[in-house]
Amino acid sequence: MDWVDLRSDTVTLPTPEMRVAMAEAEVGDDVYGEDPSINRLEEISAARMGKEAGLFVPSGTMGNLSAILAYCGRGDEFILGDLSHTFIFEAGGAAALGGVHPHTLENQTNGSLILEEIEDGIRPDDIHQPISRLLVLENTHNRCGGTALSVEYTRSAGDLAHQHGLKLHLDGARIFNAAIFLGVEVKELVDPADSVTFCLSKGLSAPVGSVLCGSDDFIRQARRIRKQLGGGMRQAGILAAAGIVALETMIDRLAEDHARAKLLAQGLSQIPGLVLDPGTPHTNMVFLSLGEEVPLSGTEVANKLKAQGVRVGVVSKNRFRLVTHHGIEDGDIEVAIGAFQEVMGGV
Ligand code: TLP
Repeated sequence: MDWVDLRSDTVTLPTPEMRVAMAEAEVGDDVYGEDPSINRLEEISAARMGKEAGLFVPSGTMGNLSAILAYCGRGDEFILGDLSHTFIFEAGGAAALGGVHPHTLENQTNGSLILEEIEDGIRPDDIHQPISRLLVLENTHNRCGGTALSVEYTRSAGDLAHQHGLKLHLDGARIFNAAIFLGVEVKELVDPADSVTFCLSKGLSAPVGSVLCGSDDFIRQARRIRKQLGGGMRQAGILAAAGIVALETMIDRLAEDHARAKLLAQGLSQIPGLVLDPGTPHTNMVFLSLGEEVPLSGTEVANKLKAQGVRVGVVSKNRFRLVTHHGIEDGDIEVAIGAFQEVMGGV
């Protein structure tokens, strides 16, 4: 079946240009620092982020975990949102592998944390309490609807963290989507952060990988941690080559995904029984819920959509996430709206 797959932008496939670049990539042993393609990807990435250095990692999860472990020791804590990807979807890696204590604050609907709550949450110097070392923000914020945090907010949060001796790490899995929505340079957006992880394998369509960027000292430490985690790869320049093409060719087109998410949201908002999150979409994610009057569960609706060739993410009992990406054309948006009309019409 020719699927309209809206479950995630992680389902994107490498472009033909990426496949050529992968086939022709110059490679070497990256654990010796000798893979020219990886070295180039790390340099380009660091330059884009305005940081001193970059580290190619197999996944966003490993990028975030390496950062947390570089900043925090056993019994230290990091502050993050209760809806953040790192808290919900990274298998508790920081606690399991590093003994690092997650201190969650309530995420606001726009993905932010209230600055006063961050300040109140930072621990005093008291032997009863863990030491607060790190603040982690997510931009765009996945569970909060693909919302973008502004430059001003990020700067205020960074200043606050730094005043109290904490570092700021950004889970910027979709940081380019945020920069495009805000109309700012990505460098400006990540400037307040000490480190940032961004993903090549989501909207940018590369098959594998993320890059963690930060200072030279930080990346040296993160490189050791990546090795401890088993993420020291060898001739992985084959993967980095696709990442370079992703950075060179796939960023500007993310605006098309945002436009299609808007079209999708507009169409779905006309269908009785569907309730869209107000104020969204900002970027490439559409979140919607079933009205209380609808007698079907989210899974039942998703199964009926699937029978029509449309795949959506079910994120809770009656809530969906639909993500636009490189594999979704205008016609697919029409198909998805039509499938929802049909399923909801039969309810
Ligand atoms: N997110 C995936 C799933 O894990 C939910 C998705 O489909 O959106 N940070 C953020 C904000 C993410 O959305 C993700 C992946 C990650 C980190 C982790 O990246 P990977 O999957 O490369 O480990």
